Amino acid sequence: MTVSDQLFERAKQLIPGGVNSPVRAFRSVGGAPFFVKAAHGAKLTTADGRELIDFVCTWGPAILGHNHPKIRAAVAEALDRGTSFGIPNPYEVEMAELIVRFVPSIQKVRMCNSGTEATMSAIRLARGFTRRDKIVKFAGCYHGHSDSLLIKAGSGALTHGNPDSAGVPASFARETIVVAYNDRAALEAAFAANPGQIAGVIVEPFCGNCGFIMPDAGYLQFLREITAKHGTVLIFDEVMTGFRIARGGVQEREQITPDLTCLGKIIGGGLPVGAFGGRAEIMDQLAPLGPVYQAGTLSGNPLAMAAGIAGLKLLEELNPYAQLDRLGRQLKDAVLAAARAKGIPVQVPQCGSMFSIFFSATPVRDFATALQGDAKVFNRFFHACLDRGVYLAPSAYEAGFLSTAHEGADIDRACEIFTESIRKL
Ligand code: HOZ
Repeated sequence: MTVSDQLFERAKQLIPGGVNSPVRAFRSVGGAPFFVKAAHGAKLTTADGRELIDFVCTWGPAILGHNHPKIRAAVAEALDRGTSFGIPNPYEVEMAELIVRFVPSIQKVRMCNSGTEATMSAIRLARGFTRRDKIVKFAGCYHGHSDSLLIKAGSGALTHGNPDSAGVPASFARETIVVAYNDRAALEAAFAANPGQIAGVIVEPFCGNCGFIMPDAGYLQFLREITAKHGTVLIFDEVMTGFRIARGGVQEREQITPDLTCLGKIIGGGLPVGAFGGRAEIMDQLAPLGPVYQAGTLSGNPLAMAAGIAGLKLLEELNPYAQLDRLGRQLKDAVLAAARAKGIPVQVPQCGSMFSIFFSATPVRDFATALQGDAKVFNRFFHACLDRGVYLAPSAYEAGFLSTAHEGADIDRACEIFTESIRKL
């Protein structure tokens, strides 16, 4: 029995499913998860001492590679001063200044502790601001696990076959309208059927939770226009895409100005952080200025702020986005060439350092077409890659992530492994 297997056996006795987040259990791809004892650069070291080239990057935060020396040094320096104060600290102000400078639509920002908290709070704020109850989300988009948003959700909920979670009261679910991503008519119909009732439309502007899916040309602009027309708050969930697709997220790349934006992952430099921000007029509805309540003991935690600030400053200094896109294209080209040679249909949506591999003949543009991908083939591919030393997200419905640390030998070796793994399918 491997060390990972032993740890998993112990974990299963005490932790539901042996994991603290469902996708990690490998249920969809089969087999048992490995445990990680260290991560540096583009590589994970398992509890058994195997090195794996990592395309999960802790689900996004490690854009500069794991355990970056400057982020580690910033955390160590903050640690000397204490771990949590429960009263404002100077890092919070610096973080807010960086976010407002980098993310075009954000005039004011509130820190919290996870992406789930950010989206949950943004929804409440949209409801409080508009004094309406209904929200619209898109099938297959995943915005964390709060009640209003676990309806036709992607990520682990989809992977494990329960996109509509038990425990969400039907009365809550009725306030959430689900429409297909990239389907203009469906959203127009939702507005027509619920006049003056829709508080917010929340969207992953580039989806990363039923695989990586990009919007049709003009679709985000359409979302901006239809929400403005109906006095509805447009919320971009950029927890994955913020600081990753571009320094200012998808909104900077596509030049769309949402009303609110949710952030997480990269702004914590690998420590637990979320944030939501946007138009000052809306943000000022939050307590203590306004009637919408939201709070958190660890919000603005100095260690997390120090890590995030160091990461954001590095992104400004290095401007790695062209490099990341080149690495992403190298990976995509390798997969497409290998699949073509083998005669296997594949779709590889990719933008910068995010990508997905769908074994499908149909271009993927929404939840329904994502489901057309052959998950059994994906699972064989996943294990073929893992056996050879590459770790992809353990689900056909998660995005892949690259970091600057993949440059050189690691991306070259990973492409060889993708090619060999497809050849063996
Ligand atoms: N829901 C996360 C990916 N979309 C998975 C988080 C984790 O398991 O760490």
